[in-house]
Amino acid sequence: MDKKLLEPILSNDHDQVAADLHRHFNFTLGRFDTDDLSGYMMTALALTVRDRLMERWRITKAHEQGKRVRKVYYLSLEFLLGRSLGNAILNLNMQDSIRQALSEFSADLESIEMEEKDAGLGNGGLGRLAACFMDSCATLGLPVIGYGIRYEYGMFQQSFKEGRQVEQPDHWLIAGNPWEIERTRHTRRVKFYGQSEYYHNDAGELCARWIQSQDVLAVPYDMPIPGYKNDKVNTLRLWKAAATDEFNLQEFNEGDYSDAVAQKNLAEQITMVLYPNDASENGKELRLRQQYFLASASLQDVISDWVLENGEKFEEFAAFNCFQLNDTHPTLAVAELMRLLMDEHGLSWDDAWTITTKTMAYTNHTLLPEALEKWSVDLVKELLPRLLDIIYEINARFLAVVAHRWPGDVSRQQRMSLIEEGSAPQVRMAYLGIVGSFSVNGVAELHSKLLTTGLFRDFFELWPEKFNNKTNGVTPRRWLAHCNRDLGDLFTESLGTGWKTDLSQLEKLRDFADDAEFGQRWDAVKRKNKERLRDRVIQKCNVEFDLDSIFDVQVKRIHEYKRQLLNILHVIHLYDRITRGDTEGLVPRSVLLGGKAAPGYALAKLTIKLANNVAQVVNSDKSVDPYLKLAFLPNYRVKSMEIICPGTDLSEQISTAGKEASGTGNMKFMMNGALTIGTYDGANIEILEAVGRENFFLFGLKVEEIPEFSLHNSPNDIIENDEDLKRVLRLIECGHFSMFEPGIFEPIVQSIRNPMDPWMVAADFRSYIDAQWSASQVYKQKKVWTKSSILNTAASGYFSSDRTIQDYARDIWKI
Ligand code: 26Q
Repeated sequence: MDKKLLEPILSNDHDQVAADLHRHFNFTLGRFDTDDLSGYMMTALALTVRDRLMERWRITKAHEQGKRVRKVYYLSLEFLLGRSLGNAILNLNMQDSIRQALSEFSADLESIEMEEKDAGLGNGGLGRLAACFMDSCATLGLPVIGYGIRYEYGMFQQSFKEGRQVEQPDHWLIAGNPWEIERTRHTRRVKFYGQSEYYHNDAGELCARWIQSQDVLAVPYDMPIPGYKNDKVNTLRLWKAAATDEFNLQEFNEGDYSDAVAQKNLAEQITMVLYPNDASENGKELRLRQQYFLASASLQDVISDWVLENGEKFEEFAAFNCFQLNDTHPTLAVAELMRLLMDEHGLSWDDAWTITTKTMAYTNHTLLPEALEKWSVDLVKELLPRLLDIIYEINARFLAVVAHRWPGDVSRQQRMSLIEEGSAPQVRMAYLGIVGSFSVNGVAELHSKLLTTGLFRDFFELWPEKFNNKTNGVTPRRWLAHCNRDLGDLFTESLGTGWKTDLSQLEKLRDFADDAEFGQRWDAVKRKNKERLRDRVIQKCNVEFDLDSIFDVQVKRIHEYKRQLLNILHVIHLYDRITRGDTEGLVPRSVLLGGKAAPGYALAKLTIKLANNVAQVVNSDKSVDPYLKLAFLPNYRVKSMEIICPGTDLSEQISTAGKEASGTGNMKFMMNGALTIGTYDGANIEILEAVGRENFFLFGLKVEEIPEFSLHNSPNDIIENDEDLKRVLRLIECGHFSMFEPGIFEPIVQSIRNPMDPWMVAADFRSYIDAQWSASQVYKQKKVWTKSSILNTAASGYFSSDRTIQDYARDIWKI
């Protein structure tokens, strides 16, 4: 190996950076007028940074070349990357030189960074987790490759019209994406439709193949994923669908040339749009096509590289390859790997199955039974006929194992079958994931435990050794160093720089918790971050938050189980107290909500409308002004959180116990010194244990209390006996927040009054209101709050995705 190829060549000093900026601006982009930088300077800067990424990418690959290292492939339908520029600059340590170079153009880094669009290729937590994991893998120097889809349209953009959510398409690629490299040479071919054919090979063995398929090309676009100051760059490979050049010949000959070309659109539809996480979208054929497209293209990619290096020998394949499946979305990979190994590479069923079950690992992200993916057998049969054969065979062999272990237990066989029988039989994707994997993990302690005692209990009894927990984490580079520079500087000054790659070092902040001077500096940083957030809220919502008030924030997807409704009820309760003059001891509070509702989720959308209407009433009442503000930030996304979490005092994590698998926003807030008001759910429990009960505002029913409580849950009695809740409901019911549209919030009221309410809104109201009151009383004792804030950050080290990835690497991936 030429040693020169193993060293970066491009200099990071500001002269060289400035020269490169000029070159890209003038020559790559063809711009000559430096007075008009708009848009182009961001691209020129991105390209300048990208040059430096390129050589580190090459070096990372060169180091791996020829070495037989075990590799991991993270398969995910979502990678919610957000912006890349600021992160790349941080990780390459180019901040100072870039600032200097930009001054020659009279440009400043912050405003240029603002011009970059978010890569919104995900819905929420699961997609952002994949992005944090990629960052940690690169930083830890682990050989992990991400595989995903290059959606033309990412998560929809949200705006409000008369307080109601309106969705607009997110054409994020329109101005080009400087971070992606198209690699047509690695294009793969993915089959759809057609049928299976069985035949005997030369050796007389029975074989299968997939014939008369309609094929789609998968073209890879690679995104560089830089590690933090370690000269490592990993790869995120995103697939775009393209039509094959095989025109429908018949149409072609009949003269329908244009129609034949137009047919190409159908293939290209596959990667057109990200599906919002929406129950009403369940079962859509296009979504199944996306899932198979990702699974097949990625597996072919890995196998083709394997064959290049090892020939058609697969004995060691499992020793060197591992696939981590991000929820059930890519679990068709189990059946697809079987198909590729048998039909395309001639392995026997047993050999292929041994390899598959040694390479696949599945992560579950939900406890809601209705969110478990199922696909109609009819649809799978039509779209992926050969895969359905394989799934049936996996199931037959699996049920034989079950029958052997529990002879005669037919109901258990039915429960565990990969196929849910009925008038419209369905494939249970989670069960395919469990049966086909050597590891099944949940994403927080409670969640993993509930999986083994609830949803997957039968499987746990059969294979307890497969099940494990990997508590989520978030990357401290984006969620501290980048988004909260002032706090980072304070850490560095007090503790040195090690915290950025070893977040457990924040523990040492405990020594400063009682230091008055340090406390003042801590408060000053928070105040500056609150100013920045206040300005953003004025700009986007035209609502002005008082800097001395508690910044009380709930940002996440809108869902009944996340209970934004409970938060709104609290706001109405405060409003009610203030307007009746009951303001004794009240602490000024600014409540910020943000999040998207799935387009087909009526009650979630109505919750947004309620929040906006309540905000209108609350914010326009002069008598309320000193005490309370409410704002709903439109189009919440990754880059919004970068401004929100540093400026937050109180983090709302108020899901119904047992429903939120983990939560990751809770971790970002904690790192940035927010205190949490939360239920005993998901990772909240681990946060509470890390920081101590006295630094966490806990409320609500516990998961084990809910079944018993539900038996005689009577919201109407609760309302009748709680003067505050009664008044809150009366305000909604009498139309106080819907003067011009009487009765529109009836479905929300109904949901609260429903004795079968699975979300326990009325049941948890009182303890929530009390916990909010305690929070406000602590906030008044400035020093106590500050100390608690410091202790929260100090205890957040465990929630670094570096720790999570080290756990995956040690326990599952064995790298
Ligand atoms: C499924 C079928 C069809 C269309 C869309 C979907 C779909 C898409 C996205 C289903 C689910 C999702 C996303 C789920 C998600 O974000 N789950 C969250 O994962 C986080 C990371 O583990 C956890 O912290 C959260 O608790 C969990 O809700």
